Amino acid sequence: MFFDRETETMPRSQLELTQLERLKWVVRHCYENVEFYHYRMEKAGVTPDKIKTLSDIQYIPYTTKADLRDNYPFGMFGASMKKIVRIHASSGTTGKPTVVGYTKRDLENWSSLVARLVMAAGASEDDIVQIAFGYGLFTGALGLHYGLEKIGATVVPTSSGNTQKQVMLMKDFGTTAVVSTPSYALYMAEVAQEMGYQKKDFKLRLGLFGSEGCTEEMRDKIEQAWGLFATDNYGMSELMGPGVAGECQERRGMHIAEDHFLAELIDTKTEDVITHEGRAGELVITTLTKEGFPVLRYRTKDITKLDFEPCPCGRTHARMHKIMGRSDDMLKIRGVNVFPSQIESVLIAIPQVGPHYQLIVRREGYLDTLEVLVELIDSSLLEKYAQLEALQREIHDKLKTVLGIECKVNLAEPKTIQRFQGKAQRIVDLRNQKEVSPQ
Ligand code: DLL
Repeated sequence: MFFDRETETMPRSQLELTQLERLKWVVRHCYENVEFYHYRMEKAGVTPDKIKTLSDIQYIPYTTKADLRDNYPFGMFGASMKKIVRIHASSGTTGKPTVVGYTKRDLENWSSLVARLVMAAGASEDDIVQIAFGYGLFTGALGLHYGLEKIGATVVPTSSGNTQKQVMLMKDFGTTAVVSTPSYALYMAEVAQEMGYQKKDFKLRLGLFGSEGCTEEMRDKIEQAWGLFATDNYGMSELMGPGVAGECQERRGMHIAEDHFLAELIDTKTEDVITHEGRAGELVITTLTKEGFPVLRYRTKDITKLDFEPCPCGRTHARMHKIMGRSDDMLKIRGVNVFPSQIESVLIAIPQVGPHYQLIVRREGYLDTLEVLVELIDSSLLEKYAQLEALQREIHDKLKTVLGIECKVNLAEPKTIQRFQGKAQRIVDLRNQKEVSPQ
């Protein structure tokens, strides 16, 4: 249940003392070892000794993805290459990736933090765990790998892809837990069904998911498809990878490893810190212990809420809500903010359509248009025109009520929308392209 009960249930006052001591350390570490931070802080008129309380963090300027990009590949490292023992990179598909480095101590901390989250989710040394995240430069697979080994679980490093073999091994090995993105878990279930397997052929009981958003409705679908208990886990390469936050079995938000990460929420537009509990904002994180790739007030672009109430599980570390979306994933359609998760919740509640969908945004004249393309479960509906039209209208009306804007709904034949082995890419934004067709 607990990997490190004492730390995980530490009284808040004690936790804040630990945070302050570590904040002082990391600010000095950055000032002395990373040129970028040294000049940034100098420009802002801050020196490390200005940090006397936790709220003094406000004197430190924010760090953005652009700052990391400008210092590609190793400019933000806080330790010499001699001390760096591992390199990973962000999973971004455009341009150069963000490269991150770990010292031996960073790796030790990382595996302990992942051990915490997998035990909080209910994993144990009795589990056989299949890791279906890509091992590549992505942090997901190796992050979970070492944390799971640390608690004594049996790790099967299948990596992502090769789905039929993945499913076969899952059955033959009696795999009890799976690690993947939620969308890949759903795809694996579809492949298992196509291969003629049933739920009872598998021993899966736990799914450690993360790396992309997943609504509660989508989680239910995955749990039903596999007959398992699923937890959501949050992390980011720039911060470490998985291990930053994860759900315990109460599933009332993801506990942030606050002894290693100082979390703030800010208003995306004004950049003011949100002190009001319960208000949503952009998560800003300062790493408190990292040597290889420390970040000060990093703007994650992920929108969430923070909850500091103690959790019934006994953990005192604050919880972050499910990610509502990324500030750069949020679609602005005719002036209205639309989060893909809102659309997903509507679609999943409609039994005739499956959980695979695409959101296509176009600019027609001066107007943005949104097309929601979703797969039918049963292709015979395509021949029943009146029913098809009624279904289309039903989805349209429900989306309009939730989003407050018009969108076009198109129903696709089963299994025609692209499947993903890693993070799903459901948004096709064609607004800045001459081409108006998704083909
Ligand atoms: O996705 C790290 C990770 C690996 C987390 C395995 C959990 C499990 P990146 O590839 O750098 O790192 O992507 C980070 O993915 O800013 C979020 O937008 C998104 N993300 C990560 N976890 C979640 C989640 C890993 N649980 C970016 N829910 C982040 C929603 C998530 N979005």
